[in-house]
Amino acid sequence: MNKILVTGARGQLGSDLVTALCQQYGATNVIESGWRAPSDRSSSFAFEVLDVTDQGQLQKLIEHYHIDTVYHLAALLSAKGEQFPDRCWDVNVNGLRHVLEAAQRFNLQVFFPSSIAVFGPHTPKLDTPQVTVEDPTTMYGITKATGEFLCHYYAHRYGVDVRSLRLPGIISYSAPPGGGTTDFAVEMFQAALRSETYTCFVRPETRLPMMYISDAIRAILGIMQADSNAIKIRSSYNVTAISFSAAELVAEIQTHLPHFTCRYVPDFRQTIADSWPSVIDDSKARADWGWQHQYDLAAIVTEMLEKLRAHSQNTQS
Ligand code: VAH
Repeated sequence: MNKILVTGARGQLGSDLVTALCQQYGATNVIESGWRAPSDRSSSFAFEVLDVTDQGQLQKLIEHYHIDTVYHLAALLSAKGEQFPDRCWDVNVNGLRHVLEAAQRFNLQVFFPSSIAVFGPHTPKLDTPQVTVEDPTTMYGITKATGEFLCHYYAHRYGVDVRSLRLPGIISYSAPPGGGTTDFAVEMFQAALRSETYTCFVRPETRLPMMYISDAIRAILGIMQADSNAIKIRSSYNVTAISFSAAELVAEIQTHLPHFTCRYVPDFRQTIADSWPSVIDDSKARADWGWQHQYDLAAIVTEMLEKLRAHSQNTQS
């Protein structure tokens, strides 16, 4: 049937995922939700203000729209989670628990975005394996690791069809980044197009796993549409595309905008970035359900600059 509810629909992932879901399943089958009403309409059937920590409200929405699939994106990200740890735990863990309870009650399929933030200082930094030490140092990472254990529990104890990806930093243009440690990789483009010097909050040599939004959407739809028997891991799959440092991103942008400059003023997010891996081994996802990224750094920079230029011209006209 594919009656889809997207929570956190106006976040960095949600904005593009809703567009892809509407194209794939028809706008009348997609319901957006978020903690506050949006300023603009989108192509979906409806937008509902939803606090995912309110279990009753969530279940009423699911029953009202006869939802059978939930893309559960509502969460506080790593940097914001350090500023509001209690809220981060409540939204990220209790919100997910409410979705999984509803999935068990209404036989829903669920997507849950985990993150490389589940890894920590004792995790191997290069070719981080699918199964390894997880010692997250942020509340966000702790909630995502807890979320993975909950997904595995509901899948094996109750047969809930929940699928999850440990996403790297996501680079996108349609929605502003929302309080993450990898936001520098998006903000840099915007500064470059404004001909401003960017003040980067991590050191130049900080190298992190990253993925372009088009690859991320393909990965999400890919795992959700895969045959259930192909999904061997019900906690969360490692997925990645490429890894690059802040300095490598600057250099690639400069091949398009030679006058672009960046200065480095590390802040509290440097400690978070230092606790994460640099390169992820996602061979299990590639073997089990055919994951394959398409965008390398050059392709990301070319497309981001093109799309941001077009985006700013549309908003000015
Ligand atoms: C963050 N963008 O920075 C998110 C992501 C791997 C990073 O989880 O918090």
